[in-house]
Amino acid sequence: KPTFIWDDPFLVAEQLSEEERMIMDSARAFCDDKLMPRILEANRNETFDTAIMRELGEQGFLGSTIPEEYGGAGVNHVAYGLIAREVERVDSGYRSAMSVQSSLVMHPIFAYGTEEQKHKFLPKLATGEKIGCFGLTEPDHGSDPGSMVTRATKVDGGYRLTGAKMWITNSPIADIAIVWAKSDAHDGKIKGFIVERGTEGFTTPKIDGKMSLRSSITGEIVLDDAFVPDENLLPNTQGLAGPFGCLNKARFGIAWGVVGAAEFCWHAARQYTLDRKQFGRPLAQTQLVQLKLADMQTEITLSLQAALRVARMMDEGTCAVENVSMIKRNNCGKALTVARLSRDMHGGNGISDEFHVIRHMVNLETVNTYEGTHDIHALILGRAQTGLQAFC
Ligand code: TGC
Ligand code: FAD
Repeated sequence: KPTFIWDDPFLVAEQLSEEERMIMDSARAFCDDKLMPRILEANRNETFDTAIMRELGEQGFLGSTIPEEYGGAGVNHVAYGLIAREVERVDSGYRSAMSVQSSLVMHPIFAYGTEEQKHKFLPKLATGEKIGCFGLTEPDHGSDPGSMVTRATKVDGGYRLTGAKMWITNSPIADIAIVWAKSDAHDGKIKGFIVERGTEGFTTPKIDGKMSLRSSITGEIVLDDAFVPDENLLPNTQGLAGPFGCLNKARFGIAWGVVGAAEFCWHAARQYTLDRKQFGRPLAQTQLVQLKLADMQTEITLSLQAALRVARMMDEGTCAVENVSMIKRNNCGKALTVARLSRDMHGGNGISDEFHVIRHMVNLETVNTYEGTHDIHALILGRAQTGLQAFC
């Protein structure tokens, strides 16, 4: 008689290759040993230890799908997803640092850059010696980045960039920024630029007071007539397809990552309600608690299986961008619900950071918002099935 494995009902582990399972196990061990012990203080003090980037680099977690020739690990999308799941099981902020470096900085250089740019920037980004950030969102243009006002004006030998980017992960500690701006030399089309630290007119003030994603450092990018040489223009992309191509990768990683955060919250709720007695019996022996555990188990199992399916489609080259929207939206929304339920099931202890679930809960508010909000992904899916654009 087949056995029901309560924490892996669809036997996802058996659907992985031996190499994928090894990557998952070693990522889990690294995250338990190296990341988990740091998170409480990092979250309390709103600090990000940049040594973490070098440690992620040593593990091969930065730009993991990029070929070894450029410093990447050359693994498939399933492995990338499995790593994101383990890192976010600890904290969404750590996964964020990894996603930005991998999908939003290394990927555009790899996909749209020259050979010189790839050899100059990718190896050091892969080791974490250099840190990057991605500037698309502006103070007045978030869900609608096509209306951005940041401008690149062609001058002798390069471009002058003027504008401001808002809510930029890693910007205060970044050595380079991938900045998206409308270029007068390209009929006002959006182009990507690599802006290096030390450029006059390029500053990155930190945003303080975040109540979510506190272990991740977030800032602005201010460009005041900043000169970017011709060799730092990403030549092989034009228009919104450039930044969106990067977002596909990052949204995919998020869809896997949030499963890890949700699993942490589910397992914590199960254990807590098994251990805690009220009215003379474990909380887990009540119908209401079992209903909540069953809902968590079901939603997480479906989210994980969907993420795996989309990863396989990505590796086969059959994944449409709407598939990524579907799992980003579904998995973030479901993870947030699981985290809120878990917080509730921990009673008063649920508001203490020592139980970790409230940290995941508030982090997931950000994850549900960035890289396209829950509702924006609904509009992408709505457009894909009706042919009608509802954005404006
Ligand atoms: P639309 O007309 O839909 O598309 C314009 C052009 O882009 C192409 N395109 C895509 N290409 C590749 N991948 C995708 N996912 C693409 N989606 C669209 C499209 O084919 C078209 O190409 P072309 O050649 O015909 O010009 O553009 P729109 O302005 O109507 O788009 C609307 C909408 C809502 C879909 C889009 O603007 C959107 O997705 N908004 C959300 C914004 C967003 O996700 N921002 C993320 C900022 S970065 C971030 O949050 C990082 S946090 C990271 C962390 O810390 O982990
Ligand atoms: P808005 O676009 O103003 O949306 C506000 C609300 O209106 C949302 O609920 C939205 O769903 C809704 N809405 C918008 N348009 C419509 C519509 N047409 N119909 C119905 N509802 C609509 N950006 C980067 O470029 N790089 C980064 O590294 C980065 N990191 C981030 C880190 C953090 C911690 C945060 C919070 C954000 C980050 N972002 C980053 C920005 C993020 O991508 C944006 O916050 C997000 O895209 C939403 O944009 P907005 O905040 O301007 O909200």
